[in-house]
Amino acid sequence: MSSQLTKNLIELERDQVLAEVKERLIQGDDPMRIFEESKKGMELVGEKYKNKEYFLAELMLSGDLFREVMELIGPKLGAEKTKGDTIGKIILATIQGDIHDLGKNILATLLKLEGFEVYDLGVDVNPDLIVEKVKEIRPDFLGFSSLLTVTFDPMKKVIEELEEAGLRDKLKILVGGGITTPLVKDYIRADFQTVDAMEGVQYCLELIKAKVVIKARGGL
Ligand code: B12
Repeated sequence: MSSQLTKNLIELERDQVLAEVKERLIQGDDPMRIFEESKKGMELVGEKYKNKEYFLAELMLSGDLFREVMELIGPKLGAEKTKGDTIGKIILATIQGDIHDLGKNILATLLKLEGFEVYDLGVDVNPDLIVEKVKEIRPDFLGFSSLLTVTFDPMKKVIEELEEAGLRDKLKILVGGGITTPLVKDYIRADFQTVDAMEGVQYCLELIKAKVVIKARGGL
């Protein structure tokens, strides 16, 4: 069942969407719930596009509207926490050919709130640059955001190059974005896949905690 917010977002009713979000935030509603309802709206906009009920113009409008919603929710997400020290490093990228960035930006925000040092390389990123940045930064994690099927092969190629360069062993690779599945993870040889940014954050947190324990026991 869709909420009113989801429905208004699908109908691209900008004023009603923004008014409801503002009102609900004032009333103290959970920003994560508002986020989930908005994300659902975006999925359904995508369905309409697939079914040729909507065209590129509507996709663009939905993207802008979602960004505006996130601008309202963002500060509330971080209100209760902001950690001091960084606990791990992660590189994020949307690879060459793909300019979708709404999901990646949300993930970056959530990771920063948990104390990760985030190196966001942006969208349409050259695969060679990603390999170079891994060499330079030596992150704990590399996260690919992928919304187009054409990105699978370039992501796979980056991972193969990292393997060949001996940089893969200590690096955990995540892939996420609305069109990804466990099969995509296996195909590109990543370690983790999700369509939920919070799950990605949890995965990183658990591995970082495990690393700290191993270190404390004299390992690594
Ligand atoms: C908005 C949108 C656009 C906007 C993007 C605006 C922007 N700045 O990002 C614009 C208008 C630019 C656009 C363009 C196009 N789009 Co578009 N777009 C969408 C739409 C409707 C929503 C995507 C979105 O932002 N969702 C909301 C976010 C929050 O969700 P999310 O990305 O999944 O992210 C969440 C999780 O997945 C996760 N996550 C995301 N990344 C990562 C990474 C990691 C590491 C982790 C752990 C988690 C994680 O965190 C987020 C929060 O939980 C989707 C439909 C859909 N079902 O996804 C189509 C969709 C992705 N687009 C599609 C297409 C075809 C296009 C175009 C080719 C259209 C065209 N003819 O030009 C172009 C491509 C341009 C390009 N070269 O990239 C197709 C892709 C089909 C495919 N299988 O390849 C889709 C699926 C629509 C459809 N059903 O056909 N699009």
